[in-house]
Amino acid sequence: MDRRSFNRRVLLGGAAVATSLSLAPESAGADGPARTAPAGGEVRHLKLYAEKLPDGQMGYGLAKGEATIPGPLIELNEGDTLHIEFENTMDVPVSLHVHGLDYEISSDGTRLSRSDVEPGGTRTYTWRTHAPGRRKDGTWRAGSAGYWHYHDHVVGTEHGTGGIRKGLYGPVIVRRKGDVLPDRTHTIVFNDLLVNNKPAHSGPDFEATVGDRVEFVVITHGEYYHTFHLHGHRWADNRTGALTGPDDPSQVIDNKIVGPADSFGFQVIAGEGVGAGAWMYHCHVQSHSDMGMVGLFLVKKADGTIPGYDPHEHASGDTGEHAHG
Ligand SMILES: [Cu+2]
Repeated sequence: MDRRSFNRRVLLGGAAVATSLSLAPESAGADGPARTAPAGGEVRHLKLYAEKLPDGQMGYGLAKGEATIPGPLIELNEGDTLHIEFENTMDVPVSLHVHGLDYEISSDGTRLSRSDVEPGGTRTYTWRTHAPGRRKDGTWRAGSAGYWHYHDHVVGTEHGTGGIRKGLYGPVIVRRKGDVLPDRTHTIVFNDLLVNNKPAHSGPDFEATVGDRVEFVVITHGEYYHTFHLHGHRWADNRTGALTGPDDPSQVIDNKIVGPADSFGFQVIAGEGVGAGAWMYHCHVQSHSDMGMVGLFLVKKADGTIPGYDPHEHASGDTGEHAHG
């Protein structure tokens, strides 16, 4: 594991301001140097299944009977290649279509390109990624690193409208060498007026302890535009969600407008500068939040408690909005 630290490298590169940089947010919650992503270049293999869920929704899973909404997080490092052996256990054709990565038309995952999968069938989709670099003509080619996502492109219509609506979507993260790795990652998908296809006003909620480095991947699907807002925490509006140093011009935000098929991600140090609490996240289109596009980032103290939060009260149907203004 690459233990070289993003923070350490910043510090080594700027000894004259090391004292102030040592207070940088990236280092505030960690006991030691942050873990960072290694260089890519590996060839990986994955089995992925599309399944009908007992409640009539649909999901992707890494094993039969284990499909979830959202589907499993797929993490790669720039330079990696991923071969996905995809099996359709459903009674309708389905596919796997990814955003942001490199794939040939045979891995497009559409009916148009005949790269969907019939009921009971299997197909290998191949995704490739690359590091940034200069083309022969001197121009700069972006790398694959980013917060991306995959989804069905077949169920219901030529565009997978029915499959996406029923839950056939999931997150993809491609990391660049040196990117800071989180303690854990959560995915939040605004899909029509639901979050992760859960009933309105029912989360999902995510738990952390003060000081944890928590990563969120935020994806939008469906018919509407939304604004994603997180209470008590902020991020930079750039590829990683983190500033690279004191002169990084990226805007620091706590609210971001998103539309269908958008995706972005960021990391926060849970409770940094604000402490434990039941921190709401929600769509900030007021009618959407009123209709239940709300969940909680439950940041616990080291002793496991959350000041001002009564889980029983919340579970009884109270959205908690009154308590947090
Ligand atoms: Cu909304």
